[in-house]
Amino acid sequence: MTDETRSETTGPGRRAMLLGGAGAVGSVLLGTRLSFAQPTRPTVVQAAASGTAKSVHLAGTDGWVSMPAGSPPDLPFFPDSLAPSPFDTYVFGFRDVTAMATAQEVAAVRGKAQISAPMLAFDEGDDVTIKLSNLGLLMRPDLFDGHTLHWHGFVNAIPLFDGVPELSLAVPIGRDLSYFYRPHDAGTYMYHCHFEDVEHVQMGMTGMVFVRPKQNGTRVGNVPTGVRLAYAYNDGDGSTRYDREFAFMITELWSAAHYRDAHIQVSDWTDYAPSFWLLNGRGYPDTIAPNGDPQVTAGGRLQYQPISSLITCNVGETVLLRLSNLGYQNHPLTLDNVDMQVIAKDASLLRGRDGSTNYQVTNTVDVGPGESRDVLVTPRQPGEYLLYDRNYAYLGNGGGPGWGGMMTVLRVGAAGTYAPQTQPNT
Ligand SMILES: [Cu+2]
Repeated sequence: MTDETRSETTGPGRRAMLLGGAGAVGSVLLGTRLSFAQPTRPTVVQAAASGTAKSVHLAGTDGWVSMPAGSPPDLPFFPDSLAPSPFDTYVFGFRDVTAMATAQEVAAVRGKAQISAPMLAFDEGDDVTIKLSNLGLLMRPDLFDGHTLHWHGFVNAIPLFDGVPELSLAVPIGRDLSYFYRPHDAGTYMYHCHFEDVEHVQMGMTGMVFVRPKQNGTRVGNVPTGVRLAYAYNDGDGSTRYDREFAFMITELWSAAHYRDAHIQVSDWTDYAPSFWLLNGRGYPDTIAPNGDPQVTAGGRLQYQPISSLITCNVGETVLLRLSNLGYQNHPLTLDNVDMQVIAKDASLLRGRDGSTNYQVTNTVDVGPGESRDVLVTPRQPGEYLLYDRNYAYLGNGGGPGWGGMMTVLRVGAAGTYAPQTQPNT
């Protein structure tokens, strides 16, 4: 995946240095700026690219993750007695194996799924190939479930690659399938496995996809010189330009169902009663653990929940929040003291037929299951602001005391606090 950040004043030389130098070069250029602004590994899948042809390799399997420390036991479901330390919850999920050279390396990912799924980003008009390998379920050799890739909301010309197994095909254990797409419409989408979908989606096979507009890298409308030329949509007037972007996969997690999948039992999904409410696979306060946090790297308890939801920016910058809900509940997300401008719903720019803008300014954005929203915020004061689910029942972890669940922090620094963003969610 190529970063679309092109600024007229910096040129490709500095851009290449910024992109390539997460370590040494970055720290020299950025001086005293906060170190955790530099990710330790890519937050979006780095598609192998030649020209506009981009290829990604994902693996589907099972694994173990960790809900927030201090969540009360709900025996026998939580913590799961089969979970290896430091984990407590059984999941299904995807992993990005694009960079792996051998089939042995890919096979070694079996039993090491992540939630939420790897974040994917493509440019409008790319020829995208996504190879999906089904590695099977380490905990459930009795199950012969397939996996698929369904790009939710994507206008797909070929049902064969839409990932609905009843209408086309799924990937059996031990096999690969390459899906071909050419995204024509910029926007924020989501993807998920569609095999036994109520189960596989709840178990964790959900992730974000975004398509970056052709307009990127050009200056339109009244956009000033010297700023990042990144846009959410082909708006024609620069009204969707942003300095930083953060994406949020909204889900819930029902511990009892996850326990039953690990212990060879079945769930009645009409009893759905989630225990945890998650952003990018984590409940608060895990949501704000930054990239590079020891819990996330090097064998930490969040190593299979690698996507941070901590939002950082400098005062006056415009931040794009990409919100997608693949849970089964409605989630009204509130941001206190900073206006939210909703610019798109379900990957559609809010425009009238005559081209007039119909953006909405609000402090609460309701995101229903299967829906996405694109929101711009421009904080005017340094400080910390909470982004949280306005339904207080969803602000806890497993019924325990204190705040938890679907909440994260927008941290606004004085000008120059944070280095220019090179990847989403950093
Ligand atoms: Cu699946």
